[in-house]
Amino acid sequence: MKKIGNFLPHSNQENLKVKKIELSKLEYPYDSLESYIDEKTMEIHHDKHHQTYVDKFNALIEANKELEGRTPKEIIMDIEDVDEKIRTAVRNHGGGVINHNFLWKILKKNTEPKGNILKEIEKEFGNIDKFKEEFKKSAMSLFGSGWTWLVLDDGKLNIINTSNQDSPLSMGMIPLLTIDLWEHAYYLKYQNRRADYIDNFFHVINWEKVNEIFLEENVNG
Ligand code: MN3
Repeated sequence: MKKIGNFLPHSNQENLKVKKIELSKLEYPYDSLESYIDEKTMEIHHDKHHQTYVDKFNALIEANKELEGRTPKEIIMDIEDVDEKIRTAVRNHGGGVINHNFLWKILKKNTEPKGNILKEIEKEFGNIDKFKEEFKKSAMSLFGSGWTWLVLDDGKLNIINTSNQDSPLSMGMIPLLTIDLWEHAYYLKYQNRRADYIDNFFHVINWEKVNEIFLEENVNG
């Protein structure tokens, strides 16, 4: 039987629009974390590296309409649902977008760990220095490029590494803080001295923010 007319509602045309994501703004000047993280590194890291992940993720959305209409975070949380043909590219570039969005949020110079997150760290690791020791050990053991994270895993604090731009969100874990261990994050200032970079990184963790995230995420936990 021949169908007459086309009954697609006009609103469907909205689906044809390519939805672009934008580079998240850095909420502080590039030199805010000096001298632990230098101005030039912050500038290149945000304006070039992060921008490239955004551009490549936008290219993916443009070529794969099924990615439209959801945030990169939502897509990464459900990475196993992404078509196998593009899953690695989505994991790399989408992960690159959201991992850096997260990283910029949890950086601030010279704040002190306090509040509920400090209590939870003391409960899980003994004290803040033991936590730093464990975190550094984990970061030093990462081979190649990736990230070390403090996460909430089933309501419990844990330190994990991920390779490349893999996100704990894809594993059902909630990121609380992270260090970027790609060389682009530290090579200009530290070259091969990853240990020094990690030691100094502890001076630029925004503990107020980490506590805030912990309280938000732990509401039901
Ligand atoms: Mn990076």
